This record gives sequence, C-alpha cells and structure tokens, in this order.
Amino acid sequence: MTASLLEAFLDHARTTPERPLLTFERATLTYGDLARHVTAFARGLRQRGLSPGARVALFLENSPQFVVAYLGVQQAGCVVVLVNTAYRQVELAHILADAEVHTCVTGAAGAAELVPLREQLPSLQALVAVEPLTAEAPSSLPVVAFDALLEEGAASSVALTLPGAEDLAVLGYTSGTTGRSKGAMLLHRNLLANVRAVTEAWRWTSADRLLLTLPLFHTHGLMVGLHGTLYTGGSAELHRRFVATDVLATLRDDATLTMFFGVPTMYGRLLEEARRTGVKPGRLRLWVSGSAPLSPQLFHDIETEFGARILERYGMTETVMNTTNPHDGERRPGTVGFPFPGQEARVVDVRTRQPVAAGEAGEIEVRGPHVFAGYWRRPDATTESFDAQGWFRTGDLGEHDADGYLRITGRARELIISGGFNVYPREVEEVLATHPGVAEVAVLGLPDADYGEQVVAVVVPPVGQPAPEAQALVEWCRDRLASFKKPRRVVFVDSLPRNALGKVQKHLLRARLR
Ligand code: MCA
Ligand code: AMP
Repeated sequence: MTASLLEAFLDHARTTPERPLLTFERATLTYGDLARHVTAFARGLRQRGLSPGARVALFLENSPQFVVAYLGVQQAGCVVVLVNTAYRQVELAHILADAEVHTCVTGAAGAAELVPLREQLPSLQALVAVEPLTAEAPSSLPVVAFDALLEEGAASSVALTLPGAEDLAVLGYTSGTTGRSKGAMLLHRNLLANVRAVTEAWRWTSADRLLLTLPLFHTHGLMVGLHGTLYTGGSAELHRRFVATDVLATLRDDATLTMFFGVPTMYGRLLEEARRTGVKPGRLRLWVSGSAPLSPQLFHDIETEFGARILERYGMTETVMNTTNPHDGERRPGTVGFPFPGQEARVVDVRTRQPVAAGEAGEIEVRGPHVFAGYWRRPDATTESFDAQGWFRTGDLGEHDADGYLRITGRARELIISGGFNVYPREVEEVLATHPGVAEVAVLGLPDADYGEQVVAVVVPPVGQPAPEAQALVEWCRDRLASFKKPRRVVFVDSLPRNALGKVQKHLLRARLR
C-alpha cells in the first residue's frame, strides 16, 4: 500500500525514469533525474545530522531546487515548513520560531532577510543556499550550497526509511482571527487522499501537461499543481512567477500543454492581455480557478474570448481541496460545486451548528481523509475548529443551490483575499498601531478590479497632531510585513465608529468608503 505521495512519485521514477517531469527555463528534468536529486538531498540532510521529524523551511521562489528540496525533506523523514517569499521579518520570525525550524533552504534575498533574525531563532542551525549569498551569515549559522549538499548526499549511503501515512509531512502556516499564524499539520495520508480525489475528479492522467505559474509555497501551486503531476506521472512547465505576457505567449505556442490553474487575478490579467494584443491561447482540456471568488462576469468573458468554461474549486491550507465543479457536468459560475470523491461538505447554522436547508446561509464545514490533523502546538485552536463528529469549521459562509451546488457567500472570520493571498486585518492593524502618527486604526477590504479585494487602512491620528503622510504609513508596513499586505489606500478620520461594547463597526466604515 502506498503511504505517501512521495512513494507514488518514487514508483513512477523506478518504472519510467526517462519520462519527462518538469521543464523550467527550457531545461527538462525526467522522473529519474528528479528522484536521484531528491534522494541525494535527503541523504545530505541526514548526513548533516537532521533527524526524522526535524523542521526544514523552504523560503524559495519556484525552481527545480524547490521541488527537489520539498520531496528531499520528506524522504529524509523531516517536515516541510512553507514560507511565502514575500514575508518580511515579522512573519518570518514568527513562523521559524513557532515551528522551531532547524534548517532553511533559501536564496540570496531570503538569507538577507533571515540573517538579522539569528538571535531570535535559537533552533535555526543551518542554511542551504540555492545561490551565492550577499549577506554574511554569522559563524553560528553554517551555510551549505545546495549543489554541495547534493554531492555530499550522493556520496553517502545513509539508510533512509520512507515516511509512514501518519507522519507529519508539511506545516502550512495560515492565520485565524487572532492574526498570528498557526501551522496546519498535514500528514502524508492527508496529502495522498486529496491528490487521489483531485486527480480522479478532474480525469488527470499521465498524458496531461500543466502550465504551472502559481507560487509553490502555497497550497494551490504545490498541493494541486505539483502533487497532481507527481501522482499521475504527468508533466509540468514551471515558471518562476506569473507574468501575463509570457503566460499568454506560452499558451499560444506550446501545443503540448493540456491544463492551466490560476487565481482569478491571473485570469483577469490574461483576458486583458489577450484583448490588448489579440493573442489567443491554444486549446486546453482544463482551466481551473480557485483561492478566491471567480466573478461570473470573468467566467463568461473567458468563455467568450478563450472558448473555455473554467472549472472553479474551493480549498484551504488546512484541508487542501474541498469542493469542485463537475469535470463532465455543468460548471456553474458563482459556485464551487460538490465535495471531491470520498469527502464531505455541509452548511450549518452558525448558532445551532445544525445543517440548514438549500438556499439558507450558514458556515461551511468539511470532513474526510483530506482534513488536517490539527494546529501545531495549539490544542486550544484545534479543539475550537472541530466538533465531536470530526467536522472542521472552515470559517467560510455559504449555501447550497436546490440541486446541491455550493456557493461561498462570505467569511465568518475577518480575512481579506487580495490576488489569492490572504491578509488578516489584525496583523496590519498591529503594525500600523506602532507608528507614532497612529492613535487608532481599522483595516478592511474593499473591492478591487485587479486583486478582487484591496487593503484599506482607516487611521485616527493622535489628538492635536497632524495626520502623518499616507505614504509613510504604507512604507512602515512594507518594511515590516509582506508587501502585498500594505494598504493600497489610507483614509484619515477623527474617530472610528464603535458599538456599545467598543468594537469597531467595520461594516459602517465599509459602506462609507465604497
Ligand atoms: C503582488 N502584490 C500584491 C499581490 N501580489 N498586492 C496585493 N495583492 C497581491 N496578491 C504587490 C507586490 O507586493 C508588489 O508591491 C507589486 O504588487 C508587484 O509585485 P509582483 O510580484 O510583480 O506582483 P503581481 O504580478 O501583481 O502578482 C500578482 C499575482 C500574485 C501573480 C496574482 O499575487 C500571485 O501569484 N498570486 C497567487 C497567490 C496564490 O497562489 N494563492 C494561493 C493560496 P510593491 O511593488 O509595492 O512592493 S492557497 C489558497 O488560497 C487555498 C488553499 C486555495 O483554495 O487555493
Ligand atoms: P488559505 O488560508 O490561503 O488556505 O485560504 C483559504 C481560503 O481561500 C478559504 O477559506 C476561502 O475563504 C478562500 N477560497 C479558496 N477558494 C475559493 C473560491 N473558489 N471561492 C471563494 N473563496 C475561496
């Protein structure tokens, strides 16, 4: 019995080593090539003293090294910690300390961000550098070059045991209402169950070739795009990042591609680029959208311009993929379809926690083998998120159509989704509140034509002081947090509307600012 996605990949590498797997900047790696590097990476880590269960962070852009490190960490029996490359010191220090990361695989920019945090991260013992570093690492933090680690591993014969189904594979950091992110513990069996369900539902086979331009440090690119490719024995063209002009040209020129996955912002930009240049993509068998709501307007515009009905699906870091529109039946715009095979989803009343009838709104709950094992070292948060029957509370609001299609209608928790990246208002508020020109602040999301939602800060300056420059507040955030979390708009007010309990009434601010 296959216990992990890693094992499924190694099986393909054994039976069809010559099959192409990953093309990146015109160079192609076969299954056999990748497996050799993965095993060498795993041995290199073990040779350097990492024990099974140790946490290894990937703070890396898309590249073949990312894929080697991701699978290599797993083959060493260690746990992958995913880190968005946009994260700055506040986010990095929290994640690396919370997960007690032992080793971080990164590039020059990542090391420059990390090295000043050395004192705050006593558990961090080593960096694996995918390129020469510009920042000098302290002597207490050994740096090994990625290629040197592979050489060490290739020369080593250290024994490796494949991870078991119940072992922890990945910590995916995601925030709750508290603003401090928590590590969602995904076991090997969760990843395997979900990739089986997704590939079955989407009729994904070894004949498929995916254009993968989503970042690999988040669930969508990694656990849908890469996992599906590895599981089916298919192949992918990987881009370092999404650039609409390049993606459209690739879709026009490369007739071997069969699938594209993206967030709605990517579809909006492809459409705009196609209209501007007259360039049309070739025919694909499957276009998938997720991570944020796809507007019915964009769905129809893509159908008109590209001749394709996008398949929209719904997922979360904690659960990977939850529901999907049908591959073969009607793909209904504005909905996220039905649970994947072997999984369940329901809508419950937020007070009674009882399932509601079709057409009635409530909170979406999910259950099944794809659902994570809990939050890392946060039993309180884990208990709050599950009921006694094992249903996980997603924090998303929704309702069912009469014939069962699920619609996401809102969020029970405070969350802004900008271009598919999550921004928790509380985290931005905490950073802005430390600026001397801010007495009070509320952060909220307003509609944005490109990113879906944009971050807006409403600021009360200290009494008797002039308001600071809006740009100074934006820079304050940019220096401390990922740049995509900075406010796109700053509004100054004399006071914030509050209810009798003193809670800021964001819905009033939202109505006023629209
Ligand atoms: C970049 N910027 C953004 C965003 N992305 N601002 C707001 N929202 C964003 N999403 C800012 C940068 O900080 C920078 O600001 C400036 O835009 C230009 O940066 P650049 O990298 O050129 O950005 P871009 O080309 O505009 O990027 C747009 C993008 C990217 C390609 C749509 O945001 C992206 O890759 N999104 C995908 C996110 C994703 O994979 N989510 C899945 C999460 P400055 O110049 O001022 O510094 S997984 C998930 O949600 C669940 C599981 C699910 O269901 O999938
Ligand atoms: P993350 O914490 O990055 O895993 O983001 C998960 C959240 O993204 C979900 O809880 C939803 O709020 C949102 N999301 C994912 N897919 C969709 C979708 N198709 N439509 C609307 N929201 C979505």
